[in-house]
Amino acid sequence: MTRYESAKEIYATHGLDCEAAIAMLLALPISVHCWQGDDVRGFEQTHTPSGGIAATGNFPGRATNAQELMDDFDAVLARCPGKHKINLHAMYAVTDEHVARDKLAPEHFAAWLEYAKKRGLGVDINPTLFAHELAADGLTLSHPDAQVRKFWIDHCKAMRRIAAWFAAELNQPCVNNIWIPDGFKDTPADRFGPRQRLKDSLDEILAERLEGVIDTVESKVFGIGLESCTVGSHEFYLNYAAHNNCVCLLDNGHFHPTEQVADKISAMLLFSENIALHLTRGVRWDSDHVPVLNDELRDICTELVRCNALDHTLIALDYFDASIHRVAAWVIGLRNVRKALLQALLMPHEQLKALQDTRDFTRLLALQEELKLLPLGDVWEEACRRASVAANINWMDGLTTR
Ligand code: RNT
Ligand code: ZN
Repeated sequence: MTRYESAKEIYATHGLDCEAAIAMLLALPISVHCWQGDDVRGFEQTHTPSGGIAATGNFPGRATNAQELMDDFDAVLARCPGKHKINLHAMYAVTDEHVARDKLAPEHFAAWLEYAKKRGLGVDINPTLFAHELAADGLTLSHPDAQVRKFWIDHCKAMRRIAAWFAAELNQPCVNNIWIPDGFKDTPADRFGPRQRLKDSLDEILAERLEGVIDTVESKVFGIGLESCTVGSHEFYLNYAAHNNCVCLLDNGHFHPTEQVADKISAMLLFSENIALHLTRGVRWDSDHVPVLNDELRDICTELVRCNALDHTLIALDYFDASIHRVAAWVIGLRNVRKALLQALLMPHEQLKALQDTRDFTRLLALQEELKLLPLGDVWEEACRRASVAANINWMDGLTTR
């Protein structure tokens, strides 16, 4: 008997079907962020990341152009099982000359379309509202200057049209995620005005109905240099998404450290059909460390399965570590998210719920702890084998540093 066959029998004693879990796991799309490959620099190369985000470290080999980034992306995908989308930012447009962000058009993403088509990948996109002179004072869509606001509104509109083009070309939805850095270092005198302007800007951006585009809005609690107030707070976007045709995106690095995104999922799903996630690991702050297989990640994935929400959740990654091999960092995080999902798929949720409802909290705790040592690794290995990727540390074989 192989280890997988043995694991299958063990899981079956809990009423769990490993075959079904593997099939579901491999079919689930995860949107993989391109910005881990170059420390969120982009190809404009005029400004470093701003708006309170920062990649730290100086490991050699950062991708410096589209070809290098695509090569690295290939190296990542060859090491990770399951279905993927590629998540781009506006500043990764591949152009001969500099194109202003409010003038970006589908042709500037032709190289990425070709890349995605060849590999059967979907594409998601993000307008870039940082690393730019018009974002230098930390305000974009909520800026008091109408001219500045207009530039960013036009940029977001342009990116939505590009999203619609990707969706049509690839015959699958394209997520357009709006995150803005807008906020204040010190206590503002007016919070209502900036939020009102943000609301008006979003209304204008989203006014055009576009086929195949899923608009998401991403909140944040604070950014470095913008500690006292974030215009696009969670309450702002939770309400905005509920009242408009868009999806609220939760980045698990964007909340107070003891606040759990896992706990928010069920509450949100009662009022919204869909939710979106950026999976990351914050260490003391929104540091965007590589996700490890910790309780936070497992709890989020467990909630998605328990709430029957896998088909209603847009799962994306968002982290950037420049202190270790960037492709390896990418792979470690992506594999961990997939592992956490597999573990979540292999839990006897009905049985656990019944124990809660009969208030048998003793047995519930006992069983939850026993489940932790079931042979998940053997099922993971089989899933990797079926996806033709290395199941163990051998995924590191052949990793090179440019
Ligand atoms: C920043 C947000 C945002 C960015 C990317 C690059 O705090 O998490 O999602 O990380 O858009
Ligand atoms: Zn994010």
